[in-house]
Amino acid sequence: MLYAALYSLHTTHSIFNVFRYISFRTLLAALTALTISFVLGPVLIRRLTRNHVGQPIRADGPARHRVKAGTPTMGGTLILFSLLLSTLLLGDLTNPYVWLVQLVTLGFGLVGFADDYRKYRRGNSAGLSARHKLIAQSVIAGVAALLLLQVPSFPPIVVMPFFKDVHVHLGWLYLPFAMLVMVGASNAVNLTDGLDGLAIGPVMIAAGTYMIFAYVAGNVKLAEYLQISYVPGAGELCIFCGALAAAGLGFLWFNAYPAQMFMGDVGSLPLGGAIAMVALITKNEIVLVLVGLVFVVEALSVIAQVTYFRWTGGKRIFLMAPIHHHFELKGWPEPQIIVRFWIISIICALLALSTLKLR
Ligand code: 57M
Repeated sequence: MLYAALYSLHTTHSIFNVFRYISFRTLLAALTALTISFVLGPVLIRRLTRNHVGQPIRADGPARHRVKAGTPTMGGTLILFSLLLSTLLLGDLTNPYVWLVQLVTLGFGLVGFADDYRKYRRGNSAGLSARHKLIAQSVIAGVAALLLLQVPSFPPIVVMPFFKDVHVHLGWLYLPFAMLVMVGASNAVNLTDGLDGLAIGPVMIAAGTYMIFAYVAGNVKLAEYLQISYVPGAGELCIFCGALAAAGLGFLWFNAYPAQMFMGDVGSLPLGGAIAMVALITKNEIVLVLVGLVFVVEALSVIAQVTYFRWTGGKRIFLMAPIHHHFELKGWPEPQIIVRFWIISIICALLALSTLKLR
């Protein structure tokens, strides 16, 4: 909105010409999201505390989590509000990709809100059933993927990193593929969100990485030089990614150990889905496995633990899954686990960015 209104003034005041630049609007969107998060964070914490929207702690979890009981949760509402408002203000709202990522973010956010709200009303950690959550996420992801395939310039192909011009044309199979990527990423981030700042750190790193991917994919000269798929209009996703990284940074101020606030499913579910949608649009869906390696390993640790548990009639691979609990039970201090997972995320992001040149 602000972009269209202010840029139109450039005919009379050339200063407003600056709004045509994606880099400028990305910076502005990031500063807007960060400011909103910092200003509204304390207000939200007070509001959640006053309404006793506190985290119930499961008895079967690591003992050290018991002190966290009652920590205000649903802080993801702060992330979503600052992210979506900044994108609406600074994004080009004639760009279908901007609406698609916001649709996924809002849709998954509503599923997470319903889950968190049910936990709040029941006063325990039993929210929506896993089945109902999965169905709701699949419907939202299916609608978003269908709309994505309607965008004329969007190619339903899967691009292989490290190889020039190697891609798989999925045709209508792109629909279930895209749904799998969005729902998988959403639940992987959700599982990872089990220590203070453990999820939001890698989410910010992934958002920054995909900001770069979106910029080069949407720039015909850079795409040609780097020999990657040119996706007209993908550059606008820089504004969304910049706002996401900044909204996450603002939230991290309150989620840093020892956390004053948790994001809740209203935060973890949409953040994974949104990053997945950006990965699909920028044709970097396979490299998402590398960018989001922490999330992938967290999810795989649960799958491996549950499968082995069933196969062996009760034996475990890890002391507890997801894998961050394993390190907790091995005696690693919580901040040490968190910061080491962030370091791994940064290394993975740098390796993922190297695929732009290594092909
Ligand atoms: C999402 N939620 C955290 C917070 C956050 C199948 C099974 C692996 C499912 C899994 C599960 O329940 N996952 C749910 C993880 C929870 O965090 C809340 O949930 C939101 C994210 N969805 O925003 O509102 C707890 O995590 C801690 N936390 C922090 N700081 C944060 O910034 O300390 C969260 C955010 C919070 C708080 O304690 O209460 C969670 O862990 O539930 N289940 C598990 O992860 C359980 N693992 C398990 O059962 N493993 C089994 C089998 C099933 C694999 C095994 O290893 O044998 C663990 N989690 C809990 N208790 N809470 C262990 C048991």
